[in-house]
Amino acid sequence: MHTGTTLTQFIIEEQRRTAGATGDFTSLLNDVVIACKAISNVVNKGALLGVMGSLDSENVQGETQKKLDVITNDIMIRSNEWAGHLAGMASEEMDEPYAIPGQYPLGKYLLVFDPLDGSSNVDVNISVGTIFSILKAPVAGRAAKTEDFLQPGAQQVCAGYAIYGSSTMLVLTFGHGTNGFTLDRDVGEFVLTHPSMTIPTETREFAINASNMRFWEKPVQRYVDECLAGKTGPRGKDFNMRWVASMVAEVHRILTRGGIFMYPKDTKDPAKAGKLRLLYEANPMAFIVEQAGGAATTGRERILDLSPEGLHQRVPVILGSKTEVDTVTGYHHEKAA
Ligand code: P6P
Repeated sequence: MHTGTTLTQFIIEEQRRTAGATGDFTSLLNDVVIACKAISNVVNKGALLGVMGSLDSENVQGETQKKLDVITNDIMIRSNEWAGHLAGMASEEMDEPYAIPGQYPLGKYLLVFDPLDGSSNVDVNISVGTIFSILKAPVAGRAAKTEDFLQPGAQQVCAGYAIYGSSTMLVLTFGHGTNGFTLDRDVGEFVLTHPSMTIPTETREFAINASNMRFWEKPVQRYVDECLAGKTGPRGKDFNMRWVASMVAEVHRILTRGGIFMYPKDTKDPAKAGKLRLLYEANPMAFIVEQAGGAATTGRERILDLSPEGLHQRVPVILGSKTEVDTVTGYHHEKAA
């Protein structure tokens, strides 16, 4: 039996600190957390429920949908559509924003999410996760339009992710620090186990999909070459490389022990500005990372300053230990000079 602070207590204490709080946000976040617990349960049962494998369908990204992509998207929708806290929802798995059904009241928040990030890893039992971002609706109580979601990441009220790994954890920020909670399955509650998570400014670990090397821009090529040169090169120290192909797992490792994660702009598909999506991957992760003392840029600009142009807009992502992110970003600016 744990004796630590529960997530419920933590959220209520946050509400007490927020002038004018009505409890709407607390209740919304509680519904998101319930959805993450339900998703953890389904993901952890995996093959026992016959939910592995792919469907014949593709999502708006042109990616083959896994059965669990659709199942987890439905869990997020059903858990959050009814309570009257939301003006709308948007998801990686839905082309258009989800309109709250008429039988439910409309609220003052917007919920954006990737219900199962890294889902291609589920069949091979590698950690996956749910990423979510909460914004204020421009007009409370009015059904959200696409443009309502197109807010800079700096305007997020809350960002978080659940990671379904050796343990199920929830990591979130409200804008004053990043905190981690571990699910106690015996009680069914998340417990504060990682208070005030802080990313070391220095690191010896970088994460990038090296199979794309021939498509990288020169600043990224230069940075990775210097890491690979190790002690004999300009960095004067050896580096290690990781690539899990699950952003939630990469970010969680970086929050826990430092590192730099890069999914940079490359020439593999010139039409794409990057692989990762701004609204429900880059923005929430950038908020979480910055609140833990890290940095997050596109290589050229701070991610949280970007003005979104589309619901599924892709951007380059370079995030993690501040010294390293600043180095890579500096190389991009050198190139521009
Ligand atoms: P690649 C998962 O599909 C994802 O969106 C991120 O979670 C992950 O970091 C990246 O794509 C992996 O991309 O090209 O290595 O499969």
